[in-house]
Amino acid sequence: MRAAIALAAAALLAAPAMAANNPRTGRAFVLSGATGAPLRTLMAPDPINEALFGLSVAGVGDVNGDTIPDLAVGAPGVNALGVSRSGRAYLFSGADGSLIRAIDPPAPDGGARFGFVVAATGDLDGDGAGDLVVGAPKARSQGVGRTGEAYFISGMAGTSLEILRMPVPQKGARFAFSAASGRDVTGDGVTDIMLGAPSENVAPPNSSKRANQGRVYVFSGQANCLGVDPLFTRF
Ligand SMILES: [Ca+2]
Ligand SMILES: [Ca+2]
Ligand SMILES: [Ca+2]
Repeated sequence: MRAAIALAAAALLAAPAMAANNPRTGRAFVLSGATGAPLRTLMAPDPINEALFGLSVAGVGDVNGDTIPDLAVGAPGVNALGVSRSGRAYLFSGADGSLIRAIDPPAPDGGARFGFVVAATGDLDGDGAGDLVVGAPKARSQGVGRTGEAYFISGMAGTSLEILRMPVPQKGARFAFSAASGRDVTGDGVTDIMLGAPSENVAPPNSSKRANQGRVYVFSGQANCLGVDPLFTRF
């Protein structure tokens, strides 16, 4: 229990441009929340140029059942499943820093940048393990290129539970460029998720102001209510 408390208080910092050997491979660091002292360095499992490992980091709760909270790190420049810059995310043990698993995008898409953002969601599927949301802000979605998608990922299995999409896909919107959770806005006891689309055009099609105003979507984290429509949008 003492270890779990210590890790829950630890800060995870990323340095995507600090390469070990290759340019912009990246690495991530775990620092003590109590003292700021470095506790651990996480190295890129796929140390290619421009992997951008550590561009996103999150504590995602315990995914491997040892009761100690674990860590997610995104590497949106990795060529997952042989597809250029499709992106990949990783889960690391909070206990010893070892790699638990790599998470690949459900449908690898060149340049999609899966792993650009990672965030904790709590336990979405009720299996007792923490889950997460992973964004791919340049993914093709609903037939529209460079739109962006996000995925609820099972922390225990590493598989996709749901795909989160823009209700109306828009090329260049960068949906899932940012993500955050932590509030249950629907009151059902399940944490809900905010996703940002900072380059979405939200003005009417013929408006002179139609340029990258951006929009934020709130999705329900409740099972069976996922991936349909956002609960609210704001811009
Ligand atoms: Ca754990
Ligand atoms: Ca779970
Ligand atoms: Ca909720």
